[in-house]
Amino acid sequence: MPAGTEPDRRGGEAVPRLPPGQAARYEHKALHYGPVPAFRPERWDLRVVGATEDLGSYRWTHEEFQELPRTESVSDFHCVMRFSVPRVRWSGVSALDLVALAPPSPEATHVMVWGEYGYSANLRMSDFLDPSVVLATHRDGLPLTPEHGHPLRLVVPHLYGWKSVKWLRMVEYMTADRRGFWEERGYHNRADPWLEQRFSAQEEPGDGPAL
Ligand SMILES: Nc1nc2c(c(=O)[nH]1)N[C@H]1C(S)=C(S)[C@@H](COP(=O)(O)O)O[C@H]1N2
Ligand SMILES: [Mo]
Repeated sequence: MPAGTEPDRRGGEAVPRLPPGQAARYEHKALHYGPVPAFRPERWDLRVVGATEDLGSYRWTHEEFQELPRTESVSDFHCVMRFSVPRVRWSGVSALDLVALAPPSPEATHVMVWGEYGYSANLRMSDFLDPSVVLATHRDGLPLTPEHGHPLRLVVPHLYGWKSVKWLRMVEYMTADRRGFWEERGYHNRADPWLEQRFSAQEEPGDGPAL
């Protein structure tokens, strides 16, 4: 069996356990750009803005957010720095549930996900609505630590880690694609680790708006 593969438990041929160019790292060290923001519960809110169905916006206080339906999602986490953390158990609110509470306009094709301090990442609406995507409050059964995004982070397990915005504060529905923080700085607009979509120079027509 080639290195880095294990038997496909569905009974077929061996499939790679991790995307190409990734190595497993079991210690989940935090990684981000800039400082860890302070959490002030009385000031914190989560907002959904932009191309909503009724053109209004939505807002949950920290207390209100705790009342939303909860879900759990186990997934491998892939950082573009070539390490992957296997089998992380996230819990929080699924993106599907959030979008049911804050319906987008039929014209909304993409989302921009905003963290504290203006960090952002863009996603196709279809990627945001993947059933594995969760607005996570907990990791492996414990509340997120400040470094890992407390009180709330996005987790998009099927794309590289920079799309998994920590210290999440706002989801913006968009009627056209727009590049986020790293997507404007040389990283791939879509970021599929199985296709090794690491850098913007690899983009093909249709992968995203020109830089
Ligand atoms: N707000 C914010 N979110 C962020 C980042 C960041 O710099 N700022 N870095 C991203 C990157 S590159 C990765 S790999 C993951 C790392 O998540 P972790 O620190 O929980 O491992 O967070 C992502 N989310
Ligand atoms: Mo990353």
